[in-house]
Amino acid sequence: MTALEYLARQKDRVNGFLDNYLLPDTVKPEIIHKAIRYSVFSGGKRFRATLCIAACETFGGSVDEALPVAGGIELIHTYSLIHDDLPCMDDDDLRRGKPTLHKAYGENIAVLAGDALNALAFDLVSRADDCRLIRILADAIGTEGMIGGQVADVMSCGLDEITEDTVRFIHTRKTAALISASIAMGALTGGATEEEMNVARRFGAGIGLAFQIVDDILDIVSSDEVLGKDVGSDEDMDKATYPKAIGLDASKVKARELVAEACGYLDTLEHDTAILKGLAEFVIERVY
Ligand code: GRG
Repeated sequence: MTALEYLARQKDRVNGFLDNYLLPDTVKPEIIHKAIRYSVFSGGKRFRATLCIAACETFGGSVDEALPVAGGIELIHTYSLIHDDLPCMDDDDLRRGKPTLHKAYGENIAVLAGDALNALAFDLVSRADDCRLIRILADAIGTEGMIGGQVADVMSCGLDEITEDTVRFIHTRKTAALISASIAMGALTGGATEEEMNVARRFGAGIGLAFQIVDDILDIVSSDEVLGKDVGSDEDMDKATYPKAIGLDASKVKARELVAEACGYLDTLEHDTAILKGLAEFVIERVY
């Protein structure tokens, strides 16, 4: 099976799992359940959830064991997108080809939907009955993870000089932390040893940074139609990006190097890592 086929298959399973888990939009107050479903089911590649499942399978676990954890990770990701799009953050109108949640339901409901998704995500991950998973996720999204990265991102807007160190600081926290945690949580669920967990984390950190570099590149070279979101917003907001720090071509080279290095770590494992490597390649081949 190719990585793209694997991604498509896991996306269906994650969507089915979340559809079953989330409350129907007939439950009161209906608007919050409608808003949550609007965002969760507006598309999305389910890349982080798929990485989690793939890591779990790589170390001998099953898709069913990984699904609550993968679903929880995907809810955190959706939460981050909703809040990232808010007028007080990036102020975006389009996400996954549809109006952003605050455009469709109002800012108050968008904030609350994000808050609700946070609670739901931890509820899901707690179902795996392993406190270590909860700690990995909390670390990944806290002030030394996603929130810290977002704070640095917000503060970086309009700075005259952006160094590679600055942008790496932002991207490793804002994006790579959750991607790395997705793989680590999947690996743990699949029974990885401490040593294997370290490899999984290093692999995740590398492809996570590459993922955000490619996201920066796509914001310059792609279109609203293909990406389903407002392209060019990094430049409009004068954000710290890899292309701004080191240039577009050097950013493409950097993303490729990171993925190659990350795949090298996997070679130290005595497991079949073909799917994880395929998903790593997807990071640099993706056009959406
Ligand atoms: C959620 C704890 C928490 C905090 C919120 C707003 C914020 C703090 C953080 C923003 C983080 C963020 C949105 C980073 C960008 C990550 C990124 C590249 C998103 C796009 O991911 P894709 O391409 O999206 O996987 P799809 O639509 O496919 O799911």
